[in-house]
Amino acid sequence: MTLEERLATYVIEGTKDGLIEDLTLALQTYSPLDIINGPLMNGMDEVGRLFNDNQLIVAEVLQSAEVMKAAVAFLEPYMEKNETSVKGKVLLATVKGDVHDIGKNLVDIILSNNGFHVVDLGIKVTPQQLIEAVRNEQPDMIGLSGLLVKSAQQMVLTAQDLKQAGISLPILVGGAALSRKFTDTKIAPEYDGIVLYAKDAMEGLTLANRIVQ
Ligand code: B1M
Repeated sequence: MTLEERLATYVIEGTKDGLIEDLTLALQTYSPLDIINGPLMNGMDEVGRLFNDNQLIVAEVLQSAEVMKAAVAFLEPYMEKNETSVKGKVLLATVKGDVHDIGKNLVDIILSNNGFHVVDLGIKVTPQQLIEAVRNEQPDMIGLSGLLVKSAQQMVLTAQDLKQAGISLPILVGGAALSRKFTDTKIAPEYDGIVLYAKDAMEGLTLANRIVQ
């Protein structure tokens, strides 16, 4: 097996034996983000496919998630840190009803490493919790993540609730069940401020930079 295949296999099989050694090896050739977006994400996509085909159970997917988290935690110190001064404050959350947080955590790492002060509210965050946090934290933008199809709908409801609370801060949204079209046609019309869709964490950074410029 090639190094890339082995890295994907750790995620697919949910095993950490040899993971750190192979990540260390991979760092000699690839950047941390290339390792995450390449072989590790390929492994996660395969996990999603196998889960969809009923070839994996939730407990096994959870083990895969643990491997992904361990890999990201190991790689984080090797990521480029580009800014020292704070560019802006971001309130980050996985929306109500959704526990998926690997993508959100990646967004947190990338924004934090690039000059943003991130306040991570965690998972299953209700619109009410967000509204309270906006009042307490006074952020420059809100970042919402969600992977389930119902989470896309939840973002529409969240936008409505934020608007009703008089909030019009820029919102950055991302997650597998979302698209730019959904964001533009379903979420944005329900909100007073701008709503931007990021397909991945790096695009999230580009858009966050644009918002604070
Ligand atoms: Co779940 N799950 N899961 N799961 N899971 C999916 C999402 C699914 C597509 C799998 C499948 O069926 N093929 C499917 C969703 C179906 C749907 O709604 N269309 C699914 C399901 C059904 C479920 C449950 C309902 C299963 C069950 O209980 N029967 C359940 C839901 C629980 C709930 O949320 N209420 C569930 C549970 C779980 C686990 C807990 C076991 C685990 C999550 C562990 C964790 O996150 N702590 C899990 C996992 C791991 C997955 C898959 C396999 C992988 C997700 C992942 O971490 N990807 C996933 C299938 C898949 O996506 N291939 C699946 C890696 C991560 C880096 O990518 O989060 O997409 P992602 O982030 C990307 C971009 O989306 C973007 O940037 C990242 C890349 O740079 N991004 C942002 C994300 N958020 C952003 C925010 C931004 C900007 C960019 O700005 C703010």
